Amino acid sequence: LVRIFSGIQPTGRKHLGNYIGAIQHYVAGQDAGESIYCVVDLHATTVPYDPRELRERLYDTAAILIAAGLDPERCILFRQSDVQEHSELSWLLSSVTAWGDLNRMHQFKEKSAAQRDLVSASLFTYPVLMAADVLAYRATTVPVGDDQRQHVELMRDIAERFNARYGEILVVPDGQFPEVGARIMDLQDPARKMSTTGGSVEGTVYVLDEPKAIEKKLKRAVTDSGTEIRAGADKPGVTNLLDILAAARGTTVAEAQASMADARGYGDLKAATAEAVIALLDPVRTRYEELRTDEDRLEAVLAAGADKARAIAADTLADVRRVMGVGPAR
Ligand code: AQP
Repeated sequence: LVRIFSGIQPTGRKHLGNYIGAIQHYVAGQDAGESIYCVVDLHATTVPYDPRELRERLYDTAAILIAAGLDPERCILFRQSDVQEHSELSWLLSSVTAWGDLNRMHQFKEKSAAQRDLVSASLFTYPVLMAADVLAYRATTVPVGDDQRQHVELMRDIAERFNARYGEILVVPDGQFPEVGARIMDLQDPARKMSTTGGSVEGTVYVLDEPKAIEKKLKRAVTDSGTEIRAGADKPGVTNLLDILAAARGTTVAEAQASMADARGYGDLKAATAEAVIALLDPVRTRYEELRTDEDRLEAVLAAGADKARAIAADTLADVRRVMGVGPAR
């Protein structure tokens, strides 16, 4: 049985990297097995945020996911904080998590360095909550972008250590990383990944950008010296555009490159990429605008999803509590 689980933060505005690296694969996952997707609002509290905005961004993110093609009849779509088992399991799993392992996480190092006042303990233990998210569902498969490799490795270690200590209760999940577009780079700085925090607005295409904005951002994308359109380590800007072009069209990078054989220069590559990205995102934005107006409906979808999710997570928690000797004997 394939059981897919992935989480997405309700922070900021979702961008093309999130879409190509994760959301597209969530949609495909609905046909690959049982699939469970979670908007992780508890994760969003690990860095400074505006409580009034969090709920708005949560609805934004849920609406984007449905607009992209998630069908609440075919998958489980819910809000993390609605299923309290995540928090409890996170605490219990922290007892089989090595402090030294958490201390090695790149994301913690980057994000803690960016904080101006408080570096929260929850920013440090973020990967344990992420492990709990996945392990609560005994998921086999975790579709995520390349930046999550280390966190997936850690959740596997946590599951293995738990099972070694308490018996085979948890499933050790596999990460599923896209073949094309696992790491979309910032258009203004192809050495850094396109990201919600820290990137440039000009270098980040948002899922909800109007076609004109997408065109402008791609037209101004930083390219490399020379004129040759090919992927390679010496051409990070062109490689990123070819990656985006291929992912947006659903082809390989080699096919995207071949399709540009008659191009006259980087301008043509940028125009083709803009066209493919607009074709990908424009229908999503249109559907989003419709869905976003009805918060009651979004709330009902999330609540129904949470009921289904809770039933699965509660079952895992009952097993975990039992083997750990926590709570009354049952
Ligand atoms: N640049 C990217 N290329 C491919 N995949 C990416 N993902 C993120 N950036 C890229 C994948 O998107 C999924 C959801 O990520 P998230 O919920 O962690 O969203 P976020 O934190 O708002 O996104 P960022 O951009 O990663 O924010 P920062 O950089 O601020 O932390 C994940 O599967 C992720 O791999």
